[in-house]
Amino acid sequence: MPAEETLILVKPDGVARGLTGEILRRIEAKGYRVTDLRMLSASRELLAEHYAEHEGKPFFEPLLEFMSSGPIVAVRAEGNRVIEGFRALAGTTDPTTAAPGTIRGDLGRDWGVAVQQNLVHGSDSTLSAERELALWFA
Ligand code: RTP
Ligand code: MG
Repeated sequence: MPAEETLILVKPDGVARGLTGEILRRIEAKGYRVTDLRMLSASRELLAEHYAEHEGKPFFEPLLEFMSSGPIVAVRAEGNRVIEGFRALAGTTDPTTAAPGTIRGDLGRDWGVAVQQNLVHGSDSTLSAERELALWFA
């Protein structure tokens, strides 16, 4: 059976805070394999496509602005159940209440800004992973 793949993003806050290495370390320490990686400043078009499911929500514009605020590191990772596994490593969306031991719980906090700055993104299903990997590793 071919290993499952996911798209992970180190968001601009993670890159700016110098946490890229720590986040990659956690992915690899868990036993997932990084098979591709790139740093880029994402265009508005790419971000709008990536977050299409959130279009129309109050946090959509602040989210695109935040995701445009600096470089992002996009990671292709693989392993059995890596989609679910990375979401567990990342922790829940709100970094204030994300469980300690997770990336967001250990390293994230509320900065009192318009949108949750929570360090990472991970695809949430095999369908999203396929769609998002095609976008970020075109
Ligand atoms: P992601 O898609 O980035 O992996 O995060 P997620 O599944 O945990 O969260 P989702 O509901 O998909 O929301 C996408 C991103 O939008 C920002 N957000 N801020 N009320 C808020 O301030 C708020 N709600 C969502 C976060 O950056 C979240 O990760
Ligand atoms: Mg999401």
